[in-house]
Amino acid sequence: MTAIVVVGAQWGDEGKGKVVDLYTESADVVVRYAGGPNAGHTLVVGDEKIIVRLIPSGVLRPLARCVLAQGMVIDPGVLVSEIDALEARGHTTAGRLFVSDRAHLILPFHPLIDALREAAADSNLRIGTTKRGIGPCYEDKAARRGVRAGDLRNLKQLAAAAARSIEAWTPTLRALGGEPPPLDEVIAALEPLAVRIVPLLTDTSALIDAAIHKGERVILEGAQGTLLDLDHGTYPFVTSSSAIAGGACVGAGIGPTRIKRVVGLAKAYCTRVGEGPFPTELHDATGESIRTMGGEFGSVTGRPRRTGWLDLPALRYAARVNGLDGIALTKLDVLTGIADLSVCVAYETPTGQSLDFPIDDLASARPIYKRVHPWTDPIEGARSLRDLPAAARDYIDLIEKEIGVPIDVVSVGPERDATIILR
Ligand code: 2SA
Ligand code: GDP
Ligand code: MG
Repeated sequence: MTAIVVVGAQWGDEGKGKVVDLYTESADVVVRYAGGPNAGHTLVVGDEKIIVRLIPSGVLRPLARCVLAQGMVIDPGVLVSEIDALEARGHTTAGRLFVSDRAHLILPFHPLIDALREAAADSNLRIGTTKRGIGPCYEDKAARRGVRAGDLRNLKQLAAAAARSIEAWTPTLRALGGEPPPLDEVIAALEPLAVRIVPLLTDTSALIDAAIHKGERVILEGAQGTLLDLDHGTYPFVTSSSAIAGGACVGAGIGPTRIKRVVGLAKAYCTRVGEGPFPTELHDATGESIRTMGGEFGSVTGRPRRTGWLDLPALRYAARVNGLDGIALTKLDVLTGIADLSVCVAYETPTGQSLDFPIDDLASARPIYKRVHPWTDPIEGARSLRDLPAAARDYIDLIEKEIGVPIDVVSVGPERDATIILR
């Protein structure tokens, strides 16, 4: 068994792009199993910075095969632009990019519905989506009227499927002040994209299974994060996909027995973009410093990310629901010089103190913080634990001890080599 799942253990943007790229150095196949172009995974190699949205983060390794599996929702226009943008920068995907014919397609009216709905929502119910049409597309899938990538092979079939979706959304669109798009315009827009995407269509579940049987190394790359998972996140302020490690089996079409290791990514602090509970959020100058130092702005939308202290009960929760074997701790460098450094170690709840993350009672729970020793020396150049100030080492030890999961990797900068490999 050679499949490794790399999953976000917080609210996304933990640095999956960097860490998946790192792990792909020795991987044969990299698979995105959930979400769509709401994701923005950043890769920094030398002077080059690339943000991938649909294509797996292994794409910069020229020998890696990249798979968009059936748990994803794919915007055909975004996919083709992403392929072309990578090509223009000298990163060809020819012959090594595979798209599941069962993945669902985001049609041009899905982002429109998403945006109109967000604009019309009461402020306490607005999700703060990326407005990329993710929710409406997964809604079509669950309602069994979705359009799948395989439908691009046959324009008649595509038109029939798109017509069903348009018909179902028409009352909503009209109620929101929009108009349903003419079917022929939708098909005309898809036709040239189909020419590009059809050659990539593959039974990706079979491809991944064959790779595993050959003993090849497969990385299953999560998108968003545990606390945004449809079932296990801070519902309803979640995305519409199975972001957790279990989603890798469903989304990639492989059995749980094929997974060898699950690695959870956690930032050394927390961020969240969009609405919803965030108990350790900082609304002060320290929060602003973390945002500035960490470059905490949405990689897709440019929205400022909310910032806050590391939440150990939330990370413990992520360790449980993902069955984490290891943690990759990222962005430790961003905490350098933060004088009042603290972590949330427990919650005060109406029924007493708890080490658990009270996911469904966050409104009545209060984080309990522990002050930890700060450090001031820059750590971007550290390549082993010995290179870190004692306080930074203590911070890592505290996380390992509190969560009970070993830390495999510590990331101290966006570049590939700004990394301490522990296991
Ligand atoms: P959606 O668009 O329906 O999936 O939004 C639902 C919630 O999920 C959140 N979400 C994200 N959170 C963090 N990062 C994401 N990707 C981008 C990034 C976000 C950006 O890499 O920075 O650029 O703003 C992502 N995608 C979805 C979203 O904020 C909602 O809370
Ligand atoms: P993802 O969605 O999990 O892939 O994360 P994003 O790419 O949306 O956001 C993570 C950001 O942090 C990107 O700008 C990365 O280049 C950057 N990054 C990743 N690891 C580190 C790190 O260890 N230190 C610093 N300073 N930046 C990092
Ligand atoms: Mg991101």
